[in-house]
Amino acid sequence: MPIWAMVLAAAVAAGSTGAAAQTLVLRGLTGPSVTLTAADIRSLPHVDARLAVHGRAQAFSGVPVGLLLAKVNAPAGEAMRGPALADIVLARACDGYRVAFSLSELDPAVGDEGAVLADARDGRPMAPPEGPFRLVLPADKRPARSARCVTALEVLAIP
Ligand SMILES: Nc1nc2c(c(=O)[nH]1)N[C@H]1C(S)=C(S)[C@@H](COP(=O)(O)O)O[C@H]1N2
Ligand SMILES: [Mo]
Repeated sequence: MPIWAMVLAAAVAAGSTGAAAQTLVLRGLTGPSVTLTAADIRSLPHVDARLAVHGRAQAFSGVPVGLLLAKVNAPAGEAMRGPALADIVLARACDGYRVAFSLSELDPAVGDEGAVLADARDGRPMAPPEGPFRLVLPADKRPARSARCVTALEVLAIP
C-alpha cells in the first residue's frame, strides 16, 4: 500500500473513532445497553429547554431524559417506589466529567425537573467539546449539572 493510502486509511480510522464517540450509551439496571447515534436521537420527540449559562440565556432543544431512560426500562411512574427511590442516574461526559441524579428526580411523574438531553443550541447541532449531546436542567440556578459532551446515562442501584 502506498504511503498516501496508509495515511488516508489512518485518517479514516481516526474519523470513525470520532464518530463512535458521538453516540450515547444508555445502561439500565438489567438487560442490554442501548447505543443511540445522533440521527437516532434526532428522530425522537423533542422539547425546548432554556438555561442561563453564566448569565446568558441559551435556547436548547432535545429529548426528555425520561424518554431515554424508558428505553432501558428504568423504573418510572407506578414503578417508582420502594428500592427504585434509591436508584441513581450517572451522566458521563467525554472529558470524564460526571453528574449523579436520583432516578426519581428525572421521572416526569415524580420530580419532573424537565431534564433534557439537548442535541441543538439556538437551532444548530453542537460540536464537541460541547456536543453533540448536552444535559439541560432548565430549573437549575447554576449550570454545573449541564454536562457537555454526554457519552452515557447509566442507571445504578446503590449497594
Ligand atoms: N463535560 C463537562 N461539562 C460541564 C463541565 C465540565 O467540566 N465538563 N463544567 C460544568 C460547569 S461547572 C459549568 S458552569 C458549565 C459551563 O458551561 P459553558 O462551558 O457552556 O460555559 O458547564 C458544565 N458542564
Ligand atoms: Mo461552573
